[in-house]
Amino acid sequence: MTSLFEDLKWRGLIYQCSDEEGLEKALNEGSIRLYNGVDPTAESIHIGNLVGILVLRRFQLAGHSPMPLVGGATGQIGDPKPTAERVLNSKETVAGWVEKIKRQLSQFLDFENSENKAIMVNNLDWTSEMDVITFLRDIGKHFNINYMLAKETVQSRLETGISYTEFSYMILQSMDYLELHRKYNCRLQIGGSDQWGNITAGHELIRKVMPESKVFALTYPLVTKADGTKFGKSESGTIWLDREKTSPYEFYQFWVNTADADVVKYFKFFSFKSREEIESLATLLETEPEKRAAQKALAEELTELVHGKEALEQALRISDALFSGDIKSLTVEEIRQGFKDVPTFEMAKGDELGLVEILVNAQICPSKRQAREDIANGAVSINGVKQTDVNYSLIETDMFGGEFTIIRRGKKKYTMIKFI
Ligand code: 383
Repeated sequence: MTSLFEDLKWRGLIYQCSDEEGLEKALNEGSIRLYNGVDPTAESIHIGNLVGILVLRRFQLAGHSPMPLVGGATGQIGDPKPTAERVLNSKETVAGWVEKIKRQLSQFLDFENSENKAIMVNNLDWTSEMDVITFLRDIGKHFNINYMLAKETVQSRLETGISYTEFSYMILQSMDYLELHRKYNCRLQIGGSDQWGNITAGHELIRKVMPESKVFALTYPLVTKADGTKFGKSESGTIWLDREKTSPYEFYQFWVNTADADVVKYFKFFSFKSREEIESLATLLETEPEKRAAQKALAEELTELVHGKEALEQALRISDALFSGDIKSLTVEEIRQGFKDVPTFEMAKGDELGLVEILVNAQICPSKRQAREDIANGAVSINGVKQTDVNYSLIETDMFGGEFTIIRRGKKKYTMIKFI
């Protein structure tokens, strides 16, 4: 059987490590505690945060104890971005986000089992009571300014400027590692490669304060796309885990649209399928790429993992209906998810309902003449049903939930008519 470390390596999930040999040995010797932190900078995490949570899950499945950390304290400070200073959010806002994010993180880990259960922590618990003098004497004293200035995150901000607040961020994150090491014997901190500076700062702090301890730092690569554009965004923006922000259908679509050049890499990063399964999907990608079997399998696995079986089935129903054009069978809610990104045209309930007029007013057809021609040619359908009567007017039953009608012209051009 392959070990966890070998599996992570094969998946390309190991980017930087303070001591590969030592860590591999420690992992093979027994169960260790490790942590991965997320800052509450929004009400939900997004798929950019998912790799780390899933790496925690991989560790747990291999017998180790994961500690997801939510930055109730660090979320009030802000990890320096390379570009500019962050705007602070209020304490209440951050506290609300902490609760939501805790719930999101919980679904991927096991908090019950007796052997290696996950423990959720919040760094506000050990920082809120700490006074400034203790912070500066017990922690600050171990940080050399030159060492801090040399960190990439700080370097990138020297020109544009960085506040003392953000400059101090790495000290807070370092203090977390020390605290979790002391209290729970946590011996490994993981994070994306952008976290290397913060993670090694904590590693260094533990080395100074508890020189007898052997702890580790590990990063996974940031997810990139072969075409150079940013991972984790669709046309309508960031892909969130919160279904109110990104519907399960949109989530499914995001993965299904993965480029051939990226799909095997994403499988290794996000999927829990075995190496053999991933390799056979990679073969299918070579032999029959047009079937998009790998993309579909990836989308199915992740939609189910994040949103559950029912939501996946719904996403598949919407996708099939949109593909075949047979949308009559969908519920109002499914229509809403499936057509979120198509152009909409608003009409008042009492407006003229002649199909020709609607086609022109909604700019689906350039002229009345063209509209009549399209209808007569069978190029126009209402809610998936072809309409060839040029004198047709919409009726009540054409409006899903009394709210909207989907008109299609040609093969793919969908427009949503919304009645307000
Ligand atoms: C806070 C306190 C700790 C340890 C970590 C933190 C959060 C960390 C951070 N992480 C990013 C975030 O929260 O800012 N300082 O948005 C992202 N992570 C993970 C991963 C990633 C990083 O949540 O690379 C992408 O998702 O590390 O950018 O004691």
